[in-house]
Amino acid sequence: MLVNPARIHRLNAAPHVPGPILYWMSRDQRTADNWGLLHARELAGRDHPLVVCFCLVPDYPGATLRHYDFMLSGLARVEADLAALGIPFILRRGDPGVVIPRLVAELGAGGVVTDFDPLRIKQGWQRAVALALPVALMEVDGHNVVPARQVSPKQEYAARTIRPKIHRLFGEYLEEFPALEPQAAAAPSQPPTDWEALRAGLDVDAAVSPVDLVAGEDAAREALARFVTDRLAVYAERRNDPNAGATSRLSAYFHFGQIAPQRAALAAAASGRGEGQAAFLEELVVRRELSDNFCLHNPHHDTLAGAPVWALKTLDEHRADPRPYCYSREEFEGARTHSPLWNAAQNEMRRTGFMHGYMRMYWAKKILEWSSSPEEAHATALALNDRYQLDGRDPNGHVGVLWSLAGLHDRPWKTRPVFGSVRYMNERGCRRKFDADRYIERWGG
Ligand code: FO1
Repeated sequence: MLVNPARIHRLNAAPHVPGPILYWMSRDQRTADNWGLLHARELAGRDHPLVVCFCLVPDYPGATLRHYDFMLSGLARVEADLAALGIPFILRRGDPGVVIPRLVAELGAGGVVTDFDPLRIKQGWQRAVALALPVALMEVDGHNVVPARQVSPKQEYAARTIRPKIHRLFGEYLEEFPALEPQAAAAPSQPPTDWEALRAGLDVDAAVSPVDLVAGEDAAREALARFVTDRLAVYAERRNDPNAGATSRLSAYFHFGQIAPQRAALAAAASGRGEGQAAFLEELVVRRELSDNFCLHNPHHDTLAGAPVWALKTLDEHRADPRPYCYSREEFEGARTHSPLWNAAQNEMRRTGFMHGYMRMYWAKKILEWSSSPEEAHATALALNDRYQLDGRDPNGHVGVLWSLAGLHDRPWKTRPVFGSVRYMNERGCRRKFDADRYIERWGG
């Protein structure tokens, strides 16, 4: 078998029958290094065609033109790469629960393979498809090095509890990817996607404009190569300095699946960049997989209710504490707070679709301190993160917001107003770590 069976999970009890195989691409939008696509290709074998479909949902929550623009550029590349291997690509618009079963009937498909995704919305799509299909629906975890369902059967408390579980299995799963074989069986002929017409007809929120990050698998691989060569050696030391530009800047590519985290892990593991390598693998594998673990096992991952009980209790006890400032979502969104440092972080995100990881923590914690309630703070932070970050709408975003506002994967600290025992951060702390004035100068105004 090409794909480790532990990556594969059946989502319904219907049989896999002889016929074409449909790969419903969703989280892993790439041709290379894609375990789901490889599994689908293997199931199709020599006798049956493999067809790849992407179901475009124009009202994906929180997404704007910025995100669709990036995603569609990457998908156009996927279509071209698949065509070179004789594999048809079909883009359909609408509700996956309707679109996928209809396509299965049209093709007479004998089985469907899709990407593992722990988000509630995606699990809902998969449930609807699983119920409607007369044939097998299989999920493949191509996003995690160690498949999320293998790491742990329950929600883990913190990085320290998931880390040994991942490290134990890491070597078994960190393998090189096989190449995707060209298609031998005659495939149903498909007209190529008219990307221009699709973009012109896209009815999405255009108020958030595209950014100039180049999308697609080639660009993602180049970004990885540049990071490993130029910055991995200083990553451990400089990653927390928002002025240093030492981070990987791969998160948007990971979010849209334009590169496999496993490809980045293979590159880092082979780099021989000691400390940088270890620090990067911790973020890339342990922290990323901790986010998938949380979303998979906590159905409240997108609300404050997903926070640990101790944090909900302490936040509630400090609900009535006077706030030093209190802003509406619109004031936060427009970067109209009293703090030039906070406004600079908001501006960086609005303009570039990216905010440095260290600033994300400070940014979210101040939203808690300056909102009228923890619930409102959570809703504001998540909405702004999803609207502006290119990598928003991701398990990492949900976990990042809950970590900052509500102690997820953290422990209680010294009690303070508003925060209770949730870890506090202030501008003075930032100034100790990096040149905040330089950051303000760059992103202020
Ligand atoms: N996945 C899809 O299968 N179809 C879509 O139309 C789609 C739109 C979309 C827009 C913005 C965005 O950030 C993600 C989007 N995704 C879409 C999902 C994405 O691929 C990820 O699977 C999840 O957001 C993270 O797990």
